[in-house]
Amino acid sequence: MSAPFRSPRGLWLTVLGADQLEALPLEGAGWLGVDLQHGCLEVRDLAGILRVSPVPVLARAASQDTAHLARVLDTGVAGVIVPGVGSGQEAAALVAAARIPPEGRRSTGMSRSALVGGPARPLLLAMVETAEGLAAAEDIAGCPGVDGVFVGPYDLSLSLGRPSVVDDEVVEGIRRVARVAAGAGVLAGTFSGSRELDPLLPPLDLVAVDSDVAALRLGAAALLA
Ligand code: 3PY
Ligand code: MG
Repeated sequence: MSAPFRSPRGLWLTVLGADQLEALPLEGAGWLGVDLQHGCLEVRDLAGILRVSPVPVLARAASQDTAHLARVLDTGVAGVIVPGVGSGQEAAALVAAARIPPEGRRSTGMSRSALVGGPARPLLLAMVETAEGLAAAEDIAGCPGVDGVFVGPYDLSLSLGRPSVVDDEVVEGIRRVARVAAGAGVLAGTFSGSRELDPLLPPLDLVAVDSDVAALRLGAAALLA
């Protein structure tokens, strides 16, 4: 699959909603990630963010729960990034949850997506962020219906027992996921959050450069310097 966004660089929202988003200079962003797993954003925040975002919005789901994924997809997001996928079987369960028949079992209804014309086939990205997931990367990336794999380097470093994301084993893990994704013909991405990690990353379709909180901290520090 070819890169879907005008730039691989994305900003990861964890606290900011639609009103604050409108004021951000997002010319450099190709996409936005909305984190429903960590931070304080909820499914109900997605519609407002979708209305004002100048770029496609991907939601990082809170879990692999089928009912939760349905609520997220019903908002009309361009795709979901699903945390902690550890096997091809788990990936197949996500396909069943996220795809309408005959590909999966997602139901339809009078959702925002149906009413405003959300994407017919939102992207489904499985997160590889455990030693188990890394070992099963071929099965996850190769699972029919999965559009890509997205690394969570912070959880991966914890799972591998490594001290930081710039550790050789974690970086090799990210590179392995990128190679496996290329072999399977699906997208590859990662969260970064580290200016030391950035130069070590392989070419990727999606890089969540950092969070909205990091952007606020950098902006405040620069203003007050
Ligand atoms: C991780 O690094 O574990 C992530 O989930 C990024 O948000
Ligand atoms: Mg994680």
